[in-house]
Amino acid sequence: MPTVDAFRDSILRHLTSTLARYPAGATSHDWWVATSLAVRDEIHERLIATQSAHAAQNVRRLYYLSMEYLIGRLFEANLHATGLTEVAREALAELGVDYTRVLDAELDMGLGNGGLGRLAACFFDSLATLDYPAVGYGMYYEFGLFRQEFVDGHQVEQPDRWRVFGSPWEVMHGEYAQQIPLYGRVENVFDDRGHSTPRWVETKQILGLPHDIPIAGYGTRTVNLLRLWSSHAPDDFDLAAFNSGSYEEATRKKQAGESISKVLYPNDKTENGKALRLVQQYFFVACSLRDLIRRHFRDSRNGWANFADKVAIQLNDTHPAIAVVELMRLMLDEHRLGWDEAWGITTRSLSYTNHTLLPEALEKWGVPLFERLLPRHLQLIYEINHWLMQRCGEVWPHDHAKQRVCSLIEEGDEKMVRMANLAVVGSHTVNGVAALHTELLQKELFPELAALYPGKFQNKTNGITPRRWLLQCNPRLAAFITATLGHERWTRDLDQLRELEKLAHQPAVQREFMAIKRANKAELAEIIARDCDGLVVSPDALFDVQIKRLHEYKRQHLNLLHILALYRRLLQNPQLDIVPRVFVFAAKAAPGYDLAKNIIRAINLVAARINADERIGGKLKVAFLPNYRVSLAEKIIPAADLSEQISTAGKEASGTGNMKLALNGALTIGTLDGANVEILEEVGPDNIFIFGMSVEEVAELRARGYYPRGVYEADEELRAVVDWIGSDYFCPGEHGAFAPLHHSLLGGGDPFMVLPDFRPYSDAQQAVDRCYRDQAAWAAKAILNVARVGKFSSDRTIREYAEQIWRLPAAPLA
Ligand code: HBZ
Repeated sequence: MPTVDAFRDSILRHLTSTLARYPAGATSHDWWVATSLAVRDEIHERLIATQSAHAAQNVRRLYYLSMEYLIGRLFEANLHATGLTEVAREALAELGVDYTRVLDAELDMGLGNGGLGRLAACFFDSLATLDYPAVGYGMYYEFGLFRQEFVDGHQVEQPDRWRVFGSPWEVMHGEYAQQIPLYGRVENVFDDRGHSTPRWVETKQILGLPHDIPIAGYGTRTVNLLRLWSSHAPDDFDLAAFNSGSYEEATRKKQAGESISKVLYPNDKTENGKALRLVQQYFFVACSLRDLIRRHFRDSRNGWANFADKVAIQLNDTHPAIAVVELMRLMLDEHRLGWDEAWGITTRSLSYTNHTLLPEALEKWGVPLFERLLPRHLQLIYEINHWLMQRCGEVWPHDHAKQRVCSLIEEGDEKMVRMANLAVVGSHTVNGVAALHTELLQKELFPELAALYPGKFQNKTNGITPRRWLLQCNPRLAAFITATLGHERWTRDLDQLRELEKLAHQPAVQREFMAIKRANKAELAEIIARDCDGLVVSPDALFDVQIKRLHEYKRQHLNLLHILALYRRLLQNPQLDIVPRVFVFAAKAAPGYDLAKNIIRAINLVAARINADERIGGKLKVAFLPNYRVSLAEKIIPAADLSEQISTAGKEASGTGNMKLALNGALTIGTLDGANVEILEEVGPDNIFIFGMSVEEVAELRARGYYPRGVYEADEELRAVVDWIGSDYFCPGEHGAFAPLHHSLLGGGDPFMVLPDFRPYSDAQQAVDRCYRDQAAWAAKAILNVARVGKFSSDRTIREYAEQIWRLPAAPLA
């Protein structure tokens, strides 16, 4: 490990030799690059040691296939992992450079939409920290998730040019480039005995280049890799076209090649039908499978015979589900294995994680599209399906309804390939991401497939890395915990936080905890002033936080209705004694999701009115922070008092923000949905505010027939606030600005049952208000939350996957 002097010299060397800069002329960005490269030197040494040890020992490895990795920033995480944080601070201080300005020079790696992508990032932190050999395959998007701005309350999307200036973390290895075929047709080739074999011909080629990002474990020397693919035309320029004067044709081909990895699709519930999306999926899966097969044949002398013993492949949702077919195709067509052997290897290697029950989010691709892009794959899908239908016929003779729901092909006007069914059939294990979700997965989504494959389904409740989501983002609380426990073992063993339980009722501990929370709130208040047009909020108010993608099922509009109810109560009685609150929102809406965008606008315009209304004496403030991203979450979460987890029961598969907020001492107000159920189990009913309909009650109401108007008529206050939203009060001169939102609640049938949960929610919020008045009691509950959420460490989750799905031994460096 370098000394401060050596590290300072290394920064200066990178500044001059890599960046060609004088210290005096260096910008924050230059210092960030130079310091990152100095850290990277240490990480690369560990990377080489890790990779050569793994290869030499021919270890079993996990290959994680994910279209998304929502990493955020890497600089501070890498400093923590290598133990260089203090060294870097001091070295930069000696150079007269402000450490936080260097941190803030880093743009987030926003290569994901939300929970699914962030889960992958947390998993890689845990995999390296626990010394599990793993490679994460994905896409090296040129543009990550769009940057969000607000203009007159509207969401406006701007491109996220996160790597126009390059990334100091990335190394491109041209020697591992891959050529991937697409399009074309299948022809039968006959041998001299009249046997025919199918051959995929007249394909177009795409070049995949691998960009490696090292992921360093915390408190260990293991460094794993993310290998992310960018797409290119096979020859940068078509020289023939170029020389014959066809410059435009030559550049067009180059652009078409690059378009595949150009941009992350900004939908967090699936993008159906878009050809480029299917091409992205196939491209990164095809590159990744070839690469992992190459690695296997490099390290192992037994070839396919022990492939499934050395290789575990995890499908992060159905996005990489084409891997089932591509792996079969590679074995059958390119390596000449027989069907049974190939199918055995495929299903012993692959496993699949499901992240959603929402029917509109289940991926399907039109058969004609498949035929055009991947004709050979479509043939193989039909072959797999033939065999699947046979099996259904054996288990349920003559029951065509069962066959229909199990089939890989959905019949209809346009036949569709069902990627979830393909992933289930091609995997040895399918997992849900929270106990409730896994139960519903088997009972509601795949009851027939679950019956066909008993024992295939497992639960793996999600988790979060305590390194980023406590140690790094909340240094005050982290230091307090370390000092109180007298050790730092909690960073690698989160159950150690249980020791805090017995201190939760000590007044001095409570005061210290609340002082930390207040300091974090003061910091967030500065960010709110900077990013919300000078909005001033008090760190003494209750910070009530809802941060997540904007979606109807997540019900930001339920939160909004409650804000309006409070505002109305205050207007009717300005003396009303309520705990002052700051409502904090952050959320991106998919660019094509009009209702979600309308809800953003409604919150913004209601916020503008409330924040400017002097009659309510500053008791309510609403801050909608633009451009939600990992680095902003790291600032909001430590400052939260209350965590809003208010989705319609049965709709949120797990949630992970709920875990991050609880770990940072926010109390949850939430429904019995996703992982909230397990948070309740861990923290106990006295330390969480649960409200609203259960999954069963939602189903019963739906079966009885739900009419929002009845609920609306029966509750005077609810009626008033719904009418208010429907009026022009918050958007004078702009008639019907929130008509889509208003319509969804009443005429549109309120699909996510906001109205029946309004009164229970409002009552729960009143309980929050009463509770917060007793700061000692509140502090005790908050501390108990911190103490009792050790279960939600992604270290626990990863150990469960390793033991129960991947059969993956840890391989610590000697
Ligand atoms: O995955 C989320 C779930 O909604 C959330 O409940 C869960 O905690 C989390 C991790 O398991 N799902 C997503 O974030 N999904 C996506 O981001 C997504 C992205 C592209 C798609 C479909 C879904 O095409």
